[in-house]
Amino acid sequence: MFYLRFKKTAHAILTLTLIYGMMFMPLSVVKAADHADSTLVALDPGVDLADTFAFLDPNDNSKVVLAMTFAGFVVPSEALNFGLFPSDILYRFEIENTGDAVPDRYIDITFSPQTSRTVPQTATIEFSGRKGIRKPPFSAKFTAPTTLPNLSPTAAPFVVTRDSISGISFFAGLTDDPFFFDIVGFGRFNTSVMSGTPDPTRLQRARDSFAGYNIHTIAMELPAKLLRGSAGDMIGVNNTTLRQRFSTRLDNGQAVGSGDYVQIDRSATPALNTVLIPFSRKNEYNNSTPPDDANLIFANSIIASLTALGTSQSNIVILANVAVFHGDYLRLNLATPNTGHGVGERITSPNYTGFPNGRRIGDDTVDTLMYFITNQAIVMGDNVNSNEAPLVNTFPFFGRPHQPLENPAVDPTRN
Ligand SMILES: [Ca+2]
Ligand SMILES: [Ca+2]
Ligand SMILES: [Ca+2]
Ligand SMILES: [Ca+2]
Repeated sequence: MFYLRFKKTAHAILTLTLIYGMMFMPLSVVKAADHADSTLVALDPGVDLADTFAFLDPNDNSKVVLAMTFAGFVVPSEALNFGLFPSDILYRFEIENTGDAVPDRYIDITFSPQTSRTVPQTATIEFSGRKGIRKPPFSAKFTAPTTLPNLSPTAAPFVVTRDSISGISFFAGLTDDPFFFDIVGFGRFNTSVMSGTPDPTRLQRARDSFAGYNIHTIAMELPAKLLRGSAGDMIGVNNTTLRQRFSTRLDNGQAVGSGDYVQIDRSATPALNTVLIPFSRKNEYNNSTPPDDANLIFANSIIASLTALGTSQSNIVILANVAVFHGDYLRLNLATPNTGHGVGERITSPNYTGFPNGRRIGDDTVDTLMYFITNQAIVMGDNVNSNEAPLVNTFPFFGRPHQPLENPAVDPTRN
């Protein structure tokens, strides 16, 4: 029914709207995966989710890796000052496994306050069923230390904690930011479009705006059987950040939270809020839920944006199937084998199994989204084809954090 309603609406708008040339659509709204996507999060880095990842462990496909990144653009020389985890924010993985838009499992993560630059913080990880389910099939609760950053030329080893009861592994620390994208190149291309002299060569800069910077990463590895539900091998992942409703400021300046938790940000399908939701609705989107999406609360805004970008009806339906009809979740098929990180692959590659099937750390999500948005016209996207830092071969798989440089001549930043 949703499909038919959406199709009818899409058709009505499509017939009323001028379709831009596929190669020369305005891309000013393309910014990044999800960082600084709304006014409520742009200057509140701790709650500002950047990217969401969900993939099968390439070494053992019976395990699923889930991850979220936030508070990016940490300069290596400031790793000690910025490399802490907020103790007043709830980080939540929402898992959907029954085929509708309602989450069925939660993984909640909170952090103890930082008491020393040389003592790790303690993360508390709680895996639970949805409220109202009388008997969740499985629950778990354990604690784990964060990985402390340092300013030496070599990054500290990643600290991974495995809970022997649940079989869940956990990591929290600074890593290389794995998102890669040329923000400036797109901006210049867009300027050329708006001035009436479209210049696709502006996309050939091939400079990764995120290169050389670190980001806060929470990663978990879980036995796939813990995530399966009545939808069988299909799961959906949505990440959220929440703060308590009330904040009381003590005389010493410290804020103490109380009351229930309110969602501030969410992140699943990359670039959806930044690219397709209009500025006036970005805070509303971050505060909304996948059931809201499935109720088509944002469908008309998304259709209007895609239509303005020249996206065809068939590609609008493809994208809506990813992020609208069943809620904005990153959907992963647990039965699709995965043997790598996706580095250098693209959606047109033979046997491609990455995003929008989940999202591997090396997947070029920008190029994949551009492929659909431009009706398959732009295949090479922004010409930034991979991350600048090598990914590691074992959990948590993210690249090691960039460290202060001994030789400034090798500064990897590419602004
Ligand atoms: Ca965000
Ligand atoms: Ca569900
Ligand atoms: Ca990077
Ligand atoms: Ca790219």
